[in-house]
Amino acid sequence: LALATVNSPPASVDGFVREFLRELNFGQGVSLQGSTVNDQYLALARTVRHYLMARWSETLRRQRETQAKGVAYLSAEYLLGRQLGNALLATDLTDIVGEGLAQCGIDLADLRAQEVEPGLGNGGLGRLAACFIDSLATMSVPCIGYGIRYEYGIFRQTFVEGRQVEQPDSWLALGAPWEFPHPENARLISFGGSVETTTDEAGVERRRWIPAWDVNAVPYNYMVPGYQNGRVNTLRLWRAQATDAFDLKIFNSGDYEEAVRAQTFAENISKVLYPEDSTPQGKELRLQQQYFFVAASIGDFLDQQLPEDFDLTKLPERIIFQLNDTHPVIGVPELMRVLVDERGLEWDAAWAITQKCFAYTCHTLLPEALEVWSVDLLGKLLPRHLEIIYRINDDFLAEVRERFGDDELRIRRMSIIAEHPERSVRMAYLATVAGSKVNGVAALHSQLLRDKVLPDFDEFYPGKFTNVTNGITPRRFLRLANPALSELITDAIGVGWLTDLERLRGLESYAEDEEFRERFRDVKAANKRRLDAVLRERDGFTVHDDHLLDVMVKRLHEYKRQSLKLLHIVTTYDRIISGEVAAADVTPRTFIFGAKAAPGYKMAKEIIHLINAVGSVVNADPRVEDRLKVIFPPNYNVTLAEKVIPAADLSEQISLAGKEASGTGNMKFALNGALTIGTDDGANVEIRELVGNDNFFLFGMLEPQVEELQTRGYVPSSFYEADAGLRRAIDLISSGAFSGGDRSVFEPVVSNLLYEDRFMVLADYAAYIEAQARVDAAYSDVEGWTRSAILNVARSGFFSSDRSMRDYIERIWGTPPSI
Ligand code: DL6
Repeated sequence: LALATVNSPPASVDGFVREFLRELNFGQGVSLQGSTVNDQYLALARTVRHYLMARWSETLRRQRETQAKGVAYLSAEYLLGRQLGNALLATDLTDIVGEGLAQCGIDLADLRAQEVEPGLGNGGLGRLAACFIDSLATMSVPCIGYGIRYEYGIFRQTFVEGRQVEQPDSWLALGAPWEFPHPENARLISFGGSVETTTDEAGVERRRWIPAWDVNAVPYNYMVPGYQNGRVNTLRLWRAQATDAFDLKIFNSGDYEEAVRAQTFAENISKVLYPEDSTPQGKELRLQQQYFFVAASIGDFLDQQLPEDFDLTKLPERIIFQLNDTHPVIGVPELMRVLVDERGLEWDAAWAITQKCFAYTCHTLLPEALEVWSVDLLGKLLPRHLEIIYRINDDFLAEVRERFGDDELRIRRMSIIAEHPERSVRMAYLATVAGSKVNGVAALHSQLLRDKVLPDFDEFYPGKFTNVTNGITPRRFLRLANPALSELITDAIGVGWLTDLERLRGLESYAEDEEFRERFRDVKAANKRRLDAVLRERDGFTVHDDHLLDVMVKRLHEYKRQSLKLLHIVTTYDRIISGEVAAADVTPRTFIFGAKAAPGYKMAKEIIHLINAVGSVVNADPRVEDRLKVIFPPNYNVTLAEKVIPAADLSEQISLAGKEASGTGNMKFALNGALTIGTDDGANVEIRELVGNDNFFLFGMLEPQVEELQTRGYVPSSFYEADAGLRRAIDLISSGAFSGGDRSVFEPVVSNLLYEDRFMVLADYAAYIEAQARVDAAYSDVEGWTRSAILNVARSGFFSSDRSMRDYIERIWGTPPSI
C-alpha cells in the first residue's frame, strides 16, 4: 500500500454511519442489533482511526522525505488516558459521530465510558510524557515517543476495610483498538554473556559482546494526533516476546511448566509496569525493562528511520534523544556500543556524537529516587555496557583532574561509580555527563538541582543546566475535561486559546463582569453535579454542589503530606464535636482524596487506611452531617481526574518546600478555576507569581527555613507539645476514635509523626490551619472567590505544555526540530 494514497472517509454523518456499520459488521462480525456496547466501542474506535490514517501516512511520508530533525522521547511511562475523546477532538468529528451514533440508537457517552484507559505510568512523570507528545503533534514537531507496552499497567486500587488492595490492571482484556502491532518488525535484544577482544579486518582490536540470551522486541504503534492540524505523530511501545515460542519436546513429555519457562521469563519483561515512582527498588527485571525498550528504540531509529547510507557523524542534526528521568539512561552506553562496536566508529568520534544526541530531564529531589544500579547486576546483565560506562567515567574523571588537580574528595563526589554502600553506577551522573543539557521541571527545582543535587557538575559544565517548567495539555485538561468552561471561555474570547493558551489573559476583564461570574459559578456547580453522578454510580458517594470542594489527588507519598490534610480534617471535626464551634458556623466542605500507594510502601498504605477510617467516622456522625464529608474513591486515574478537577474549588498542593519537583496537578486545577492552598514548592511558586498572592493561599516554611530547621535539629514532638489544637487532633487519632477504640491500629502513623516526621508535617501544621481559616473567609465572599477563580484561569496560560515544548526547543534541542 502506497502510504500517500490512503484517503479519509467522508466527514459527513452518512459517511460516518456507513463506515461505522461496516466496522461493526465486518470488523467485529456482529449486526447492530446483536452488538454489545464493547462491540460498538471497538467499531467506533476503528472507524475514528480511519479518519486519522491519511494524516498519519502523510506525516510519515513527509518525515521520510524531508529527514527533518526530530525528537525521540524516551520514557518508561506514558499515562495516556482514554483515547477516543481526544481522537474525536483532533479530527473535529465529535458532532458528526454523536449524530451518526444517535441515528443508530447509540449514545456516544456510553461508548466513551466503555474505554479502559491505558495506565502505562505511575503518576506525574508518565502523564507529563503524554502531554508532551500531544503538544509536539499539535505544534507539528516531528517526534516519536518510545516506551514499553506493559501488559498490565498501574494496578487497579481497591479498598478492603479501608486498606489498599492491588488488583492487576487488565487494560487489554476487552480489546485494544488504538494499537497497530508489527511483529514483522521485531528487533532482537540481547542480555548477559561476556565480552571478548577480536581483531577486525583492518587489524584493529575491538571489544565484542557475546550475549547469553535474547528476546524479541515487538513494536506496537499508536497514533498521536495533533489538534486539528493534519498531523499524526507516532508513539511506539515495545512488547517482549520470546525468541523460541516454547519447547515442544518438553511440552509433549507432559512437563508443561518447564516447556514454557523460557517463554515466561522473556515475556515478563513487558508484563507489568514497575509499581513505584520514587524509590529505586527495581532489581533485575526493572533493569531488563529499561535496557529492553531503550535498545529497541535506538536500534529502531538508526536502522528504520534513517536512510541506509546515512553519515552517522550527522546524527545530532537528525535527532535528539530526550531522557525522561534516568530510566532510559542505559541508552547512553547502548548508543556508544552500537557506534563503536557495530558501526566501527572511533571512541572519540562516537562520544562526540553521543554527547550531542542526548539531553536529560531530572524529575526529583529526593536522594532515594536517584537511580543507581549495582555494578554486579549491570556486569551480569550488560557486561559490555558496564565496560563502556567505566571508560566514560575514566575519561570524565581525567578531565576533572585536569581542571581541579588531584582533589580526591571532589573526584569521589563526581565519579559516575559510587563505592558505597555498594559499588554502583549513578545513572543521574551518567546522564549529566553524557547529556548536552540537563533540566529540572520547575524554576525552584532546577535551582535546587544545581545548588544541592549536582553542584559539582554545575560548576564543571557552565551552561549545561537549564529549566523547563512542566506543562499540561489544554486539549485534554480543559477542552475535553471541562466542556462547559471551554464553551464559556470561547463565548468570551473566541477559539484561539486552545493552541495559544496565553490568550486566556483576555478573561481577566471578565472577572469584573457580574453576569460572567454568575455563569462561571453555574459551570462549577454543573461540574460538581456531573462528578456527583459519576461517583454515585462508580462508588456510591455523593457530592453536594453547595459544598466547598477541597481536593487532594496525587500519588500517596509522605513528602506530599496527605497526613497534613488529614490533620486539618480531624481538627475541624474535633472542633465541632467538642462544641468549640457550632457546626452551622463551619464552611460546608467535601474533602476528596485520590491516591495510590506503591504496593511496597508501608507507611503510605497506613495513611490510606487512616484517611478511610477518618472518612467512615466523619461521614457517619450526625453532629457534622451536611457540614463535613470525606470521600476517597479508589483507583484514581486520568479518567477520574478529568471529572474531579473541573469540579474542585480548592486545590491542595501542600508538599514540604523543596521536595516536590514541580507537580502538574496544581496546574490542572488552576486552569480549571480552583484556588490553590499551597507551600512555596515546585511549580506552586510560579503559579502563585502568575495568579497573584491574593488568589492563592500560601503557607508553610520556605525551603531555606526547612534546611535551617533540619540543621538545628527538628524535634516534631515539641510542636505537638506546644500546640493544643495539634495535640487534640493527634490524641483523637491515638485514642482509637477512628479505629473502633483500638489504640494500636494507627500507632505507626502517630509515632512516625511524633518521633520522625521526615517531612515536617507538625512544623507546618499551625500555618496550614491558619491558611485554611483564610480559605473559609474568602469562600464566604462568593463574588470575591469567583473573581479569584476566574483570574486563576486567565493567568494559567503559561502552564500549557505547548509552552514547555517551545522552551525545550529553544533551550535544549538547539536547532528547533523542523516542522
Ligand atoms: O515532572 C513530572 C513530575 C513532577 O511534576 C513531580 O513533582 C515529580 O514528583 C515527578 N517525579 C517522579 C520521580 N520519578 N522518578 N524518578 O515521578 O515528576
